[in-house]
Amino acid sequence: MLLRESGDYVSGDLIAAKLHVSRTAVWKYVNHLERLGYLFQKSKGKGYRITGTPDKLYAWEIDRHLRTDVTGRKVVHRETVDSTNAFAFKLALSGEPEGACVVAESQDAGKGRLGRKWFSPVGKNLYISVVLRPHIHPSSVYPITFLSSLAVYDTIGELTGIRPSLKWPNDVLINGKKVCGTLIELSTEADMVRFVIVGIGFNINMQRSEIDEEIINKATSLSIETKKIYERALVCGILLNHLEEHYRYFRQYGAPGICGAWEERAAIKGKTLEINQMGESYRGVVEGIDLDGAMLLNMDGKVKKIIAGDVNF
Ligand code: BT5
Repeated sequence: MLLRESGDYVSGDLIAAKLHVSRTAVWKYVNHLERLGYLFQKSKGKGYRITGTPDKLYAWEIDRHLRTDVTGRKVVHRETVDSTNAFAFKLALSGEPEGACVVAESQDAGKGRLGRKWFSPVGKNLYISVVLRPHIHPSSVYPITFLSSLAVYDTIGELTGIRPSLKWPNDVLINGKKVCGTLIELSTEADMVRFVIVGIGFNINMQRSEIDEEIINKATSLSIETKKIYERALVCGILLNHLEEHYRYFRQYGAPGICGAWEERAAIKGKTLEINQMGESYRGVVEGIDLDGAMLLNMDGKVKKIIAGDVNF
């Protein structure tokens, strides 16, 4: 931080004095940072100057962008995991507090809903899982999917000015293609939620050539849409800021606040949609989202409540 703020050479003596450590400890620390991908110029007389920062989701890189009280205040970073959700679930079981996050550069077994796969190329996107511990009944958890989509929606707006679209129940799209999906998983105890894991897969710098054949026509990334490369730690910090804002709102106003905000941004009322639920297709006019997060479809005058499913275009 000291080196980055200065932008110039900082002597080993000054760093040692500021950090209350020995010169040898400073030297070891600089070597450690080099192994993590940071670049330095070293001069016998002048000290150290930082010349390059890796595009990595290290906790301290994310922390620079946080305005939160709890969300993201602890970040566990891994090069690769099976699934950040599975990892965060284990941490939460062992007592990790609310707001703790797992981020990974890649996932070997990234999960979508219903056993589907989440493609997770190395070092390009964001794969993050956040531990939340809301004091609610398990039946009230579903709107948390909406609050994570809203956080991504606001992050995209803040970074690019683009207004993405929200697709029920958990997708964020740009120009009709999926840029983000969220997966919430929960652990319950008696009639209470013990914790919720909010998993977010957000495509940032992935290029078209890096998209798996299977999803080439339905996936996109911020970079594909804007022709820019983003600092992922910055994107992650902004996302966590918005996530905390929406989570606060959810705790204050409950499901009506969040479902209402999602419904308004998704602008789906009155649209005709076809929804697939467990192999059955339902076509009708959207009446809205109820407080369970379920879709209310008016099918020839009869309103059908659809709890989980996929919207067909
Ligand atoms: C989702 O499922 O959209 C939830 C995805 C959640 C992923 C995050 S990554 C961090 C955390 N850890 C995990 O293990 N998971 C979470 P669903 O609505 O079922 O959509 C899955 C479908 O999206 C797949 O069947 C593909 O068609 C498509 N898909 C897969 N990978 C994609 C990607 N990277 N970008 C866009 N679409 C993708």
